[in-house]
Amino acid sequence: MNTPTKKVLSLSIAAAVLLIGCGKEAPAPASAPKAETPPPPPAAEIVKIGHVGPLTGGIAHLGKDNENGARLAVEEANAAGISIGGKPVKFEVVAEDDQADPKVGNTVAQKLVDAKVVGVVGHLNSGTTIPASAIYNGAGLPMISGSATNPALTEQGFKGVFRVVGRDDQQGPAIANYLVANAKPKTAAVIDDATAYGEGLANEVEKALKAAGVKVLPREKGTDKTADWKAVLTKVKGKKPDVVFYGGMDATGGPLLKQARELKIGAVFAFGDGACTDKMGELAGEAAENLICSQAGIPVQAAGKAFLDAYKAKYNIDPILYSPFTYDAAKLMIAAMQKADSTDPAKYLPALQSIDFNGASGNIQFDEKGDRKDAEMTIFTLKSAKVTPLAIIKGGKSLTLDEYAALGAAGK
Ligand code: ABU
Repeated sequence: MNTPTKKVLSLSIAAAVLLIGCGKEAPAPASAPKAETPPPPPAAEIVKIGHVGPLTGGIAHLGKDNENGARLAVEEANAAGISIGGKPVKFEVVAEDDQADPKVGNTVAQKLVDAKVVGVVGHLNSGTTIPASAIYNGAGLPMISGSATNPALTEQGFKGVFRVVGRDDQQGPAIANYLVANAKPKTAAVIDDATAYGEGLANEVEKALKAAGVKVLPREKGTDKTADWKAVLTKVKGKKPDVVFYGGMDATGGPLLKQARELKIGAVFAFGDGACTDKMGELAGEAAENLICSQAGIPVQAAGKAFLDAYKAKYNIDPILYSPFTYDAAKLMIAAMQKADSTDPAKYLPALQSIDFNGASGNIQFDEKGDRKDAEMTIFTLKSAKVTPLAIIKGGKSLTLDEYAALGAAGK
């Protein structure tokens, strides 16, 4: 080190020692003033919402559609930036596959309880939803099904059990009365898949047909896995019914209809909501043409445009059947938490019971059982492999799709 450099270094050290001795810090070298760093935003509290439906098996397409609806609602709520109880929250969907099997349904219901979800959207099938509802009720968790239509679900006296579709004791008479007025049957055959939904709806249809003076043949049965319906259909063919009603889902209804036409059964065929999908065209081909079917709610085509557009943009497919209802179920569950300013199930449950929510599937309010008040019923026919609404029954009036749309009842 040369002498001038040594001198500068010694002077700097001396100045620093002097300043430290005086309890002062060395001044920072002159530069641009520092910008204030904003404090980090408070971490969002994670709020888990369960969704359950069949994600594997013959009706996985419907389970996925249901889950898509709930996920879209949660994604939109997170994008809106919601605070509850003074804290920002981030909703997370915990999705389970119940395989449309009541035993698996109970197992995954308990899994959701253990995962500390604050509410559940699901299940899809009445046969899984009814037993699982007892588990959620025991854990004090609200649940909202977007598709289970068997009346027994909301007849158990569970305060936290809701559905945003109608019931089969509304859907059964709606389709039976349509058949009576339009097909004017003298004799009807009724087949079901021995599930809570299929058998329950078939019972309601049978009751309404009999009340209208139609002779109903002894019940024929399959299961929710039946692929070969020929034995059942051969028996039915021998009795020459004017109409055949099937209570079951599209995965079994498609083959049933195809095989019926192969056997040259010329009756009018009618199915309930679980088999009222475009999938019927895929599974039954031309045999699906002119099928009559029903839905315990508005048709998916009449759902709010914002929902239809957002669903298409996110998933690059159109919604199938119940996703407007599971979308609404998740949205109104979140709306109830906001209203109660709490994600605690016990605290937001009263807000859920008294909710008045305008959703993609229309206005939703619940009665004291947890059923949707004034649920619409829709009758469809299959035209060129597409379910096409014939009549939307709202408040006792029969409306066309355009007349319903003109009401602006389902969110814009
Ligand atoms: N509502 C038809 C399909 C769902 C159910 O099992 O009720």
